Amino acid sequence: MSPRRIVRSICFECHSRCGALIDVDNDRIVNVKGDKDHPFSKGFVCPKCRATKEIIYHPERLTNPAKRVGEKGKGKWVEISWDEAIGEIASKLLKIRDTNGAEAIVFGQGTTRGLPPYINRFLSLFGSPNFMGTQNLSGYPIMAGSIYTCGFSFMANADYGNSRCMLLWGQNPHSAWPGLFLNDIYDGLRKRAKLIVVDPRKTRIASRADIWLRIRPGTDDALALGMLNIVIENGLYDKDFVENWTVGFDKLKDHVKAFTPSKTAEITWLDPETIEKATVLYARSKPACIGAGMAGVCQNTNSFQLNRAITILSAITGNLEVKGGNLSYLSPLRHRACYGPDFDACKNLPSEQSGKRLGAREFPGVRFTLSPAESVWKAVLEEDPYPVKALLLFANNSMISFANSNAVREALSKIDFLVCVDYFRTPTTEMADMVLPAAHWTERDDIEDLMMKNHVFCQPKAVNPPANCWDEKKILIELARKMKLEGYWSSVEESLDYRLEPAGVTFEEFRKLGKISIPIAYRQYEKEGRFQTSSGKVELYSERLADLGLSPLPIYVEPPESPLNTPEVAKEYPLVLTTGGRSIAYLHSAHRNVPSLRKRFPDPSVEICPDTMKKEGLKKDDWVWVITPRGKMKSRVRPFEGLHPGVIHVYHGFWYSFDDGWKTVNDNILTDQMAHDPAVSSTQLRGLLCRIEKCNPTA
Ligand SMILES: Nc1nc2c(c(=O)[nH]1)N[C@H]1C(S)=C(S)[C@@H](COP(=O)(O)OP(=O)(O)OC[C@H]3O[C@@H](n4cnc5c(=O)[nH]c(N)nc54)[C@H](O)[C@@H]3O)O[C@H]1N2
Ligand SMILES: Nc1nc2c(c(=O)[nH]1)N[C@H]1C(S)=C(S)[C@@H](COP(=O)(O)OP(=O)(O)OC[C@H]3O[C@@H](n4cnc5c(=O)[nH]c(N)nc54)[C@H](O)[C@@H]3O)O[C@H]1N2
Ligand code: SF4
Ligand SMILES: [Mo]
Repeated sequence: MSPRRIVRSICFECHSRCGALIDVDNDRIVNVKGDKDHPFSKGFVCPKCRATKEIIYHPERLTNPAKRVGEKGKGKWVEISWDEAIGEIASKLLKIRDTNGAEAIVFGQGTTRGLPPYINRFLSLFGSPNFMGTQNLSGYPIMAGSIYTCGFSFMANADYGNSRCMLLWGQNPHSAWPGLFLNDIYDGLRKRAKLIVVDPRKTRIASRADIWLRIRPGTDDALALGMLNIVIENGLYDKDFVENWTVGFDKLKDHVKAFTPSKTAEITWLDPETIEKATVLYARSKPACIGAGMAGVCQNTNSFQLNRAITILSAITGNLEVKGGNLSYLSPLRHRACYGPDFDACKNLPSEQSGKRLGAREFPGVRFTLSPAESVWKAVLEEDPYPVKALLLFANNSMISFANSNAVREALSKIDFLVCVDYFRTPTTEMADMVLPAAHWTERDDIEDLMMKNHVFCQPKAVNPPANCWDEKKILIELARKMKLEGYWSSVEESLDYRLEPAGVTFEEFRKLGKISIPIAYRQYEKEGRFQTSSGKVELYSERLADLGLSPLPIYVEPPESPLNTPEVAKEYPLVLTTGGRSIAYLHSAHRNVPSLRKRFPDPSVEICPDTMKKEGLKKDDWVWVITPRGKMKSRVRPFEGLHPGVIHVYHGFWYSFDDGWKTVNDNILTDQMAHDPAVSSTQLRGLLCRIEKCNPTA
């Protein structure tokens, strides 16, 4: 590699996919800056990306494979060679397959990390249908909600920049999507588009809104049905579209009648006039788009039906697949590049094996992509429907990420063989039998795409990783070689070329191109003469769902633990709790060990409205316990003006630098893994009950 050079790449610290210019001197990164020529981040990069040097040259970075000697969670770590690590994993997996069947082995990945092509293919050659992910908590309910309704993939793709009205539903672009959506949203605002925000918190974007709907956490489904009712009752729908392109309109009309503005207001803690005003504004603006929060509308036990209702709202107002509305960016290239040739680990498995996917029987909506973590824990703990013996986790901090950390710990304590691949030690790696060090995104070649914009990007390696940190793709390739899995790739280059095949370029050619843009197909259904659903229409009423035992019409389900559903619990836990809002400083549980980022957001935090603080005798920066029926989490008080006095919010993902942090400052000690969405298995993380108590920070 030449001494000083600028490498044009794509930041991978979160999912915005911002353009990054990496300044490299003699195989060391000296600086990272924004790329002004990038189509949507346009020169922006956030503090996480600017902290790249602190991350990759961090003294605590894992730099060698290691094996635990001694008890789980307490053992000593002994460094081993890659040869030994790969050899031992291969023999363990083969032995388990012989004894318990391939399905007893689960591979997992945290939030979108680019590995589905590799894990899917590995599992389909190895024979296991079980790929565990976090998607049931973000994205997947949206995807499934639109697939079952109109067959296209993503309600999250709002065309803000060309819209007359932007409805942000549980989405916080300043913290969660600054590079991906903010420029477009501001473009829309500059062109005088109207803005509606549905969020219990008055976020930065909510404070810019024409109408802010301060919803009670967990009741978005009722709001969506109420809005559908107003649209239908007032004839604000697109009559041609409804007549020609939908099925079940009359049934929907009758069904949503019960959700009058006053009933909807009662459930959601909004007022009826504001609901009507917002609905009329959205429905009369042409075109209008809905930007659904990837987590904001995905972490309830009724997320699937909520996302069906939102998709239906977009459809009957004539905003599907139109400029300024909600778009579909599917293409054969990104299908292959993102998911790989097999799309799904089950694709090439015999039906008797694919039918064993954990979760598929209970959650029909998960049938075609992943095994939810909760089904995996159940299999480990109760051997139901069969035992799971090994778990290989790539970029996933299960102990902090999934609901009810105590239950997760119990499962990880019981599992026979746990391997974690990470940059750093975490509460999850501490439960592992083996830990493998990964190369950072600046140290590996890759193809980047999130399917939320119409570009597929090249992410070239800028510097070499530390000698013993491996690209995860290489880990899987070497493991496949050792296990003699015929048909797996033999090199990273070969795999990248394969993923690019539909574009007719090799990765070496792609390096020079930097990106491939995909033409946007407006009203594809007109060209094809059908939507990709069973009926060819947008299914307001779905026979297919009825056949699966799910409600054929979108429904409202009160959160399992709430002032309305469990008033007796609410007596002891009177506040409504929502978890998980993002800070720009961190991605989930990562980055707390990065000094510049920790300075921006030093402590686990709970947001409380000033009136409630006064009532509870609390001051800014006081430490409190947030307590739910499942556990208590220590947090610092942040006054937050724009919150309902009956609602509090805890940020997600702390553990680092606190003794026993997974137990004391981690929000998932508060959450419950037992209640699920019956279609997609999302758990209730937004909308629980809690109380707060002052605490001694050193206690
Ligand atoms: N209560 C509550 N819980 C939630 C949420 C919430 O809102 N509230 N949100 C949920 C959502 S939407 C998600 S997606 C999950 C996220 O769940 P996870 O993806 O498990 O979360 P992270 O904390 O990002 O953990 C990823 C780990 O991967 C490491 N890492 C980062 N990049 C790489 C890489 O490229 N390779 C490797 N090998 N390791 C890497 C990091 O160091 C970190 O330890 O959390 C979920 N949990
Ligand atoms: N900096 C940073 N960026 C991230 C991440 C991160 O950890 N850090 N995580 C990435 C991932 S994996 C995901 S899934 C996305 C998530 O992206 P988003 O869903 O946009 O982000 P969140 O902040 O999780 O939630 C959005 C908003 O939902 C609101 N909210 C809470 N409860 C409810 C409710 O019941 N109803 C409604 N309508 N709103 C509610 C919160 O107040 C918050 O402002 O962010 C991605 N981007
Ligand atoms: S928002 Fe920040 S972390 Fe996310 S891709 Fe952009 S620069 Fe990277
Ligand atoms: Mo997520």
